[in-house]
Parts: sequence; structure tokens; C-alpha cells
Amino acid sequence: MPTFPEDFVFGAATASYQIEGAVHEGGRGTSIWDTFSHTPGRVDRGDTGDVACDHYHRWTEDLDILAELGVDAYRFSVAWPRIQPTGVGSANQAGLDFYSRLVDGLLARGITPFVTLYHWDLPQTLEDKGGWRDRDTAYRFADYADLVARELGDRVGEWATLNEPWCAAMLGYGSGVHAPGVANPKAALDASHHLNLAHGLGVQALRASTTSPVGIVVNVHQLWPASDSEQDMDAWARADAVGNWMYLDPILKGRYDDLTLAATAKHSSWEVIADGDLDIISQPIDFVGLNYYSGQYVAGGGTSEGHTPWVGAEDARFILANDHLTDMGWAIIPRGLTDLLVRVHERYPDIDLIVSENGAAMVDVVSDDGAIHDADRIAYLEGHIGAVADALALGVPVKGYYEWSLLDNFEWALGCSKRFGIVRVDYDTQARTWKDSAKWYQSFLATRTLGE
Ligand code: IFM
Repeated sequence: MPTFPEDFVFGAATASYQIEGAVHEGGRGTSIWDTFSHTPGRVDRGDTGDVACDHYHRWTEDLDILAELGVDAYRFSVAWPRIQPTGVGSANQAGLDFYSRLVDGLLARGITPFVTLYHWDLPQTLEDKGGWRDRDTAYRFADYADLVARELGDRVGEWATLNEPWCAAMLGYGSGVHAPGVANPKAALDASHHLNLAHGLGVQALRASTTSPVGIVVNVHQLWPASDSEQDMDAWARADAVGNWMYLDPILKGRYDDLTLAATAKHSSWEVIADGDLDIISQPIDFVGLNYYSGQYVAGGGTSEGHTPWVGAEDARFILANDHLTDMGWAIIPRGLTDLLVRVHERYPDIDLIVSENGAAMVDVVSDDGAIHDADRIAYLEGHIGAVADALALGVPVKGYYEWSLLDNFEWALGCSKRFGIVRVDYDTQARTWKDSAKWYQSFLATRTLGE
């Protein structure tokens, strides 16, 4: 029966804009997601994060749920515009106080706080000056990291600088389907480098105020070549480089790999890389968080140009791994998580890994008795936790697993239509209802042992 080491950390995860709401309270400034979601046509059904799960007011109830579930840790993000409403200057005390209370509330319940500093809510005023296209934003991020670390550095158990820089850069500035909605390959590459730089500067700022582990969370795409033909292998290798190693190589190896630079050369000469940047970016870190949901096969011969997030791999065609799909249209393939953990460990053997997000949006049905019998989500979680156990058995140093997400929430450009929570949120009443998957996670956490 697969089991886990004593010190293995099980948790649940959320992010600020996806759950907090209260966008005009506590002195919070405007973020790029406020602007984007209020721009007609950008988010499905015109949904916004204005209210979302109203977590800003209901956080004690949400922390009680975490405690009842029995998690060891909770991964949440700090909203930059709550700390610096315009992205610069001294801290807004009301913002710091909110997160300070949250951290104390977790500790009082025996739950380790895991903070992500940047889960995409960039202050709009910084975007107005160029956002992640502008090198200065990386330095503003370091100031923000310093303010948060000074306040919370003695109490937070784990820190991640950024969440999914590929999404922030490539969806935000490459395809434009995420805020700020720019579609320009050169902008996406510049943003990628500045996010990497922000990470390195952020690590330096955090280290000045905390002795807790510091790392980054990335969405390394699990990609397999569709065949061994030269065309497919070539497209796969470039997609892998620009989708994955463009972030982890500079961070963990101190260099961009040759294929990343060659694949993107038609869009950028990478003049944004200044002397000394790679030394800053490759500050030693303690872990890499991997967010895994699905895997895909990659073939060549595609014609996608222009508004693709796959800058440098525009000819790549992405093929579903199977037809067993979640409500996101993502193939369910637990062994992809084992493969991913093994692949990342082989490339970077010295770093500890955490599964910092894993979960599924499913079409939930509320039964007459009010229950949500989401057997499909339970199967998903069980399969993927099993895949982590398989990776551990193969010797991969995986230290934790965070279920995404604690609550149904605002799923970015798809609004509140996609439900990832193990706890249902009724957006009319804000009532929280445990789905069967929450009950399953609770009983799993009581033994931390999977059935055969
Ligand atoms: O909801 C997102 C989260 O914000 C980042 N990782 C993927 C999740 C599901 O799409």
C-alpha cells in the first residue's frame, strides 16, 4: 500500500485574486486582473474577482475548513496591490494586517503558512509603465517582497517568489488571453526574463528577513513527442525548451539553454539580459514547486503564428494524451505526474520538489440532498497522489503535495464557470459545502495511506 514519509507535507492551495474579493477594501489598489476582468469580452460571462469567494471577510471560516480537513500546510498568495496599492512606496498597513491575521490564524490551527508572493495580480500602475516588459518592475517586486518578508518573515513556513512565470509572461503578453492582454512575442520574452530577474531579486529580499525555505512555483508542461520523426522531435524539443527550461535553467543552472535562445531568436536578440542578471537569477533556492494538471503529446507541422503562447514553438501541435477529460478539456493522465517529477529531477538532481498544485475542474452536480458526489474528482486526486508515491519510490525527492483548490474560485479568463474546489462555493449565498472529495481528502489525510 503506497504510503508517505513522516515529514511529507500535505496541503491545499488558493490564490488571492481567485478567492479574496473585497477589491476596494483595506486600501487595496487596482491590479491588472481588475482592469482585465472589467474589460468586456475578456472573461467568460463577464465574471470578475470583485467578490469571488469573499474570503477577505470569511477567512476564519475557510481556515476552520482547512483545520477540519487535517492539512499540514496551506499555500495562499499575497495580493501585491493590498501591500503597495500603486506598486511603489511604503506598505499599506491594512494590507499587511490582513495577511498577518491570516498567518496567525493558520499557526493557531497548527497549519504551516506557505506564501506565494506573486500569483498574477500586478498593480495596474506598474503595468501602465510597461509591466513585466519593463526591467524596473523586477526591482519593484524586490521592494514588495522585502515589505512582506519584514512583516511575516518570522512566521511563514515556506515562500515562493512567483507562481507560473510561463503563464504570466506567455498568456499575459504572448497570446493575451490573460491580463494584461498583450499579444506580442517579443514582449512575452522580455517579460519572461524580467520575471526571472524578479525571482532572483525576490529571493535576495526574502533571505534578508527569513530563514524559512524559499523557492519558486512553475508549471513545467509534461510533454511527450508524438513520434520519433525528425519534425515531431524538433517541435517537441523546442516546446519543452521555451515552455519549461526558459525558467528553470537560468534559475537552477545560471544560463538560458542554447535551444531556448535559438528557438526564440526570430523574435528577440535577448538584449534584455544585462551583465550580472544570471548571477542574480540563480540565487540558491531550497525547492521548486511544480503545478501539474495534465500532459500532452507534441507534433510538428502546425501553422499557428501570431497570438500563440508558444513563442519559439509556433509550429508545435498539441495532442491530448487521451479522451478522458476534465471540465477544462485537459486529459487525465496521472502517470504524467510521475514522468514529470522524474524528468525534472533528472535535469536538476540537487533540488527538492513539491507538487504545489494538482486537482481537477469537474462538472459538479448538486444532489437533491445538497451533496456533491464528485467521484470523478476523488479518482483524479487518488490517481495523482498515487503518482507522487510512484515518483518517491523511484527516488525523486518530493516533499509535499498541495491540492488545487480548497474552494471553487475565479478561474481567470474562464471566470467562475470552472469549479476546481473540493469545497463548493455557492456564489449567491457564499455558502461553503464539502464535496465528497473534501471528505475523501480528510479521510486520506487521517492515514496518509492509499488503498491498493
Ligand atoms: O487556477 C489556476 C491557478 O491559478 C494556477 N495554476 C493552474 C490553476 C488551474 O488552471
